[in-house]
Amino acid sequence: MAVVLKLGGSVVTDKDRPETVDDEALDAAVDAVADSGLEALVVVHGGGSFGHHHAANHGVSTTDGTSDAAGALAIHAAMKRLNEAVVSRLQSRGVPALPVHPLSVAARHGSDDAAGEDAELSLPLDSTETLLGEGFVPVLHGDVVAHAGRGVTVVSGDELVVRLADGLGADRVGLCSTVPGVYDENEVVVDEIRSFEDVAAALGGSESTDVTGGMAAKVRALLAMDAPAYVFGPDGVGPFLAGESPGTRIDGR
Ligand code: IP8
Repeated sequence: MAVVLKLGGSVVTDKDRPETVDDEALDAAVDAVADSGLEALVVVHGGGSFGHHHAANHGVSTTDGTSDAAGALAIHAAMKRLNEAVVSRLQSRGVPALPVHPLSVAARHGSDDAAGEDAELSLPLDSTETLLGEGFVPVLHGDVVAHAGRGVTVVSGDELVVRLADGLGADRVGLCSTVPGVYDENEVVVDEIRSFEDVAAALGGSESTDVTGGMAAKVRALLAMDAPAYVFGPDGVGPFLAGESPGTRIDGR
């Protein structure tokens, strides 16, 4: 069974400097993946300073779309540049990583809601599943995707993680973030979350430009999954891949 690992955009990039990879953090995460020797692994990464600035400049979010092809390409191309950095570093450490670009396969349909909140994301997994079966490590990323009636909108890495985990029947999901887990009101890492009410009071928004929401959106998405998820800091990647339970365990089943 597959393991899904998301590397947060704020972990692998310098979130406040446009299109800047955080070399040290990316190398550490890549080393942990290489050292784990894990075979059935799917990696997803977020946008950080590559996707979010471009998305904000073009007024695009998960619900606000654009029909401007040049704007859509600017966002997608920036995400591809980050994806190329992640994939090539994984390969340089012997991990058989290959890119899967959501814009080429995914779409949103069926939103009658003015805010677009009820649009269903369709993410066909044939390519990812077949790559996995052939021993590759597919690497997906937050992206823009076709959105019926709205042009393109942003798909976040967290949404992809949920679709991948459910569609692949993943047995565990890890989200590496800049913080060591989900904090309670006293900034102590919560060990386990079984429903949103457990942490509703403590969760605020993200401070940097982030068009897909902060920790609250992440927790809600993870609670909806069929597999347990772990939110941890950069030091948790190795332990998570080794089957341990770093950070906060989120299990809404
Ligand atoms: O950082 C968003 O992905 P996230 C990607 O996982 C873009 O929310 C294009 C802004």
